[in-house]
Amino acid sequence: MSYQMKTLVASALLAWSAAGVAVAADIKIGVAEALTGPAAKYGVAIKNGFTLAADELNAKGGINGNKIVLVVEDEQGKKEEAINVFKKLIFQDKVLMVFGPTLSNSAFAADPIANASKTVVFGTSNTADGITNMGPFTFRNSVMEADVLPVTTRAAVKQFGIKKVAVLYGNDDAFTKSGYDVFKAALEQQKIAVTDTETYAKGDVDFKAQLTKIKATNPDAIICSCLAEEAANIILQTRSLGMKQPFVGGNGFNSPKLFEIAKDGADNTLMGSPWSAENPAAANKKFMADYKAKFGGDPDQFAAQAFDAMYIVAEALSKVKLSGSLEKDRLALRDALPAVKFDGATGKFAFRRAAPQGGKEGGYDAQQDAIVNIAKGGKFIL
Ligand code: PYR
Repeated sequence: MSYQMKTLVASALLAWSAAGVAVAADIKIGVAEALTGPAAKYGVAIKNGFTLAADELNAKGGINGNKIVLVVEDEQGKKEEAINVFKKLIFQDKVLMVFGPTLSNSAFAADPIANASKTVVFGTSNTADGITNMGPFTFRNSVMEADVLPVTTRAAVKQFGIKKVAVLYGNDDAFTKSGYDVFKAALEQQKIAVTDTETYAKGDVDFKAQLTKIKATNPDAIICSCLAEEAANIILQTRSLGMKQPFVGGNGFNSPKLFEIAKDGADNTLMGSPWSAENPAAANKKFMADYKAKFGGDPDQFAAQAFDAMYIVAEALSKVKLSGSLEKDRLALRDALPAVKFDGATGKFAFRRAAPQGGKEGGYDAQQDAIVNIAKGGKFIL
């Protein structure tokens, strides 16, 4: 269409709108996820989940007749890129809201930008403590480690009768550090002894020194607050040292990538999640079949949470009368979201208000129960 034609169409739409006739508009939603780099193991599945849901919603006529348009950016799993991408989406692209970023580590850097500009930021994979303390515009449907890990350690006692464990975690990532703090408190509370605590740094590939020390303390299990690739290599190297202990992990373990590297070395790993491939609910079966048909592979928890998150936002938006003022519409979405209740691929979901901290208003966490999965034959089962 020529520039003149576009101007004509735009003025005609404005005239109709001024006359009070509803005019369909695109709803621009920012997607800031790690599509390259190590966190792409999660980020690509997340992007697919959003795409599947947005395509479904658009095929049914969009939201009150308005089409969802995803503006997708790669934040590479890096803090600086997450900041850049958030700025672009919020100030340049003028999206209504932003989904992402993939890692809690990046969320701590980028979410303040969304809160300062009164724009909803919705994390579907951020599970560290403190994410929603960044402000009242931060939402997440990813269940926080503080809710999941104590359930997982209790299941480990029941499943394996563990009495003493070794702990290994990444000490330079917000998610793995937060997971460690939660594990430590849960172990103390559940009176499980810690034989040794070891750390590593992002990008490490050789964990033999730490694992040799752990081996000498003969724990009943290894607690690992790690992202998927490091977790998989740690498991592999544990087995090569002749150690047979089961692993207990957090949200970072929730990826098929774990098994691509560790294979059946990962057998008996315990991990908690609201989502399971085995959940027979119709909403989950349909999601899994549609995902496979569209992307040619099975979904994981990260895809399921993104898929549900898009529907949660759509539900909120269905109650909002868009005004055309970005500032007002961003606020209206923020005000409509907390009341949404949803029953999707990850089961029944509601938001829970985060307590204010240091006089600062909190955002909204996920209120959802975790189910503990066990790894058998290259996948997590119930
Ligand atoms: C996080 O960074 O919060 C994850 O759960 C992976």
